[in-house]
This record gives sequence, C-alpha cells and structure tokens, in this order.
Amino acid sequence: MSFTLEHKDPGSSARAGLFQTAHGPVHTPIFMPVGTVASVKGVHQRELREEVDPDIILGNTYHLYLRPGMDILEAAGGLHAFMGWDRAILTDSGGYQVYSLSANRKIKEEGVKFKSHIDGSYHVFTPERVMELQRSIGADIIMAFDECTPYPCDYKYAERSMHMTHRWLDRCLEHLEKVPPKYGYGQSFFPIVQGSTYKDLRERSAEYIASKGAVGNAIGGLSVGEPAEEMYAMAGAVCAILPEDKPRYLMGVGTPANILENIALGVDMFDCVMPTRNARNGMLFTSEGTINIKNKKWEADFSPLDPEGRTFVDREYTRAYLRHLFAANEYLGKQIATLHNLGFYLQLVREARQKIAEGTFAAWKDKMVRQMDKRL
Ligand code: PRF
Repeated sequence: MSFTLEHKDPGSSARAGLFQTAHGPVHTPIFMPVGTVASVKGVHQRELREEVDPDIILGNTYHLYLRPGMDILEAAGGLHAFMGWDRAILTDSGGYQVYSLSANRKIKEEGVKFKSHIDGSYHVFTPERVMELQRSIGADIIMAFDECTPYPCDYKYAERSMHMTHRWLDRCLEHLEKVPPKYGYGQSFFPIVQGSTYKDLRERSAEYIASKGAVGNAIGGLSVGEPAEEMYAMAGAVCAILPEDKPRYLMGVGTPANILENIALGVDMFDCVMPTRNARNGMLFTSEGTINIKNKKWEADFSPLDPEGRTFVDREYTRAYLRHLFAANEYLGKQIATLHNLGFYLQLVREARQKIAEGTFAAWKDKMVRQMDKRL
C-alpha cells in the first residue's frame, strides 16, 4: 500500500490523499461505513456501492470470529468473496469490542479471556491469535491488538495500559512476519496510539507508534465519553507527531462535526456506527442539522427527505412517508434512514476533500459545524 499526499489546506492541518489497496484506491479524507458482521446493516452491497459509494468499509474481527467463524470465511475465500464486496475492507482487531461487548473479560499480559456475548462460551484473544484471525478474514488493512482504556481513567492505569499496548504491538509485528497473507494479496498493518486523555502519554505513545514505520497509523481510546474539546486536544497532539506522509485513522469517530474538526487537525480516516445505528432510531443527519423523523411535526411534510442528498431515497421519499414507516415499525423505514445517513456522511467527506483541494476547507468547516449542530 502506498499513500500519496495530494493537497494540504492552507488554513488548517487538513490534507487530501490517496492510497492504493489490492481492492482499489481509497481517497482521503474517508468515512468507512461499519459492516460489523459482514453486512452494513440494512443496506445491499449493490446499494452501498452505487448510492453511498465508499472506497472502503469496516468489519470486526471479534464478531466475525464468533460468527460465521474462520472455517467458513476461509472456505469462502475470505471476507470480500463471502460478502460480495470487491472494494477495500479494514478490520478492527477486537481490541475495542472485547471490552465493550463481552462479559467477564480478564485482561492479562498474555491477552484477553472473554465470554461471548452470543452464547456465553469462553475465548482467548492474544496479539498473535488476532493477527492470524485477520489473515483468515483477509481485509486490506488490519489493526493491532490494543487495550482501549475507559473514560475516565486514572493516570497510573492509563500509563500501564499504554505500555502493554506497545508490547502487544511488538508481538503483533513479530507474528505477522511468521504468518503470510492467505489470499494472494498484501495486507497493510496499522498500529494504534493509546494514552487516554493525558497529553504526555499520548505524545509518548505517538512517538513509539511512529518509530515502527508502519504504512498507516491509528488513534484509539478517544470518543469514549470525554468532552469533545479533550478529544480534539489529544488528536491534535498525536497528529503533530505521527508522520505526515502516512494516513492517520481516528477510530470510532464520530458526529459529522467531530469528523470535520478532526480532519482540520490532520486526520484522514474515520469509522463510526452513528450514521447506521442512529438511522435505525429515526435520527437523520442533514447539512442543516439533525432530524428526529418520529416527531409529529413531520406528519404531513410532503417535501423530499433531503433535497440536497445524493442517494435515491433523498429524492424519492418524503419526510411524512418516512415518519409513517417508523410509526408503523416497517423495516423499510430503517433501510431508508440508513441509506440517507450513509449518503450524507460520504458526501460530507467528499466535499471536505474537494474544499481541501481548493484551499478553502477551514472557513467551510466552521460554517458547516455551526449548521450541523442544530436540531430541526
Ligand atoms: N481500539 C480499537 N478499536 C476501536 C477503538 C480503540 O481504542 C475505539 C475507540 N474510540 C473505537 N474502535 N482497536
């Protein structure tokens, strides 16, 4: 994988770039729709490709390991073939899901023992095992096994955890040398910066991560409940240290405003369940602010969902109709809202990329953030 930095914004640290994977180019800044269990919930792969048009989507090692399992994925020829998605995929390592989803997890130097959230069975993830699992899944970008600290987190715990994440990183790198890719194309490995909300820890972690010379780098442990200003302060401090000529991925972020603010700090890649999960609860993101489509105020609003939206649902369905589908608890309502939100997020990062290329990103970002924070 090679990353080319194409444009730098004169008014901020925003950048536009391009990296090549075995499954096509990824233009940055990019938002990666979350396809946790080999499916972006409620969206056909064809719709995703043709209407939302992301260069890359995300899968989760933790979920795919529990279901369908590695035997099935390997027999299918990897995740791309299994789910019928021929563009790029990134898999998260489980370093976050193990902590947020499983019960009775025990974290030790060796790895994490956890209880499945599906059937209560016990499993162990070590850095070595997680590298093997990600080889079997076959994503284009694979992630280090890390510990995502909770918020708030006391300094001593954050420091010890950061050092363990660094030792796990070295084990990941060593093991990847021994286990080659399985499907005839290369996989790019991204290490992850941790350090909670402590600037000195973040800086030490960023320096350690940068010293590994990976093709791209990630920032974890943010957007876990801290105030947005703290997230921006940490992302800014880390971006100042991570190499400029490699993509930077901020994991699990965020709202449309969070994404634009972090692009301004020099982040290139994002993923979040927010557009898909909130859609299923009736929350729509638009450039004028967020809409709760279940509100009575939309009952007889026969205007299109989003006159500026790029997907067919934005033009072909009205707010009144979508409100009705939610009131009647129809599947189609969730599908329409999901497609709209993903279309909005991808349009937002495409526009950000264009503004960076034009050199007008900073002022546009400030205007957009003010608008999008409104509730309609
Ligand atoms: N680590 C990993 N995945 C993640 C995170 C992390 O810290 C986060 C934190 N926002 C989201 N996804 N491996």
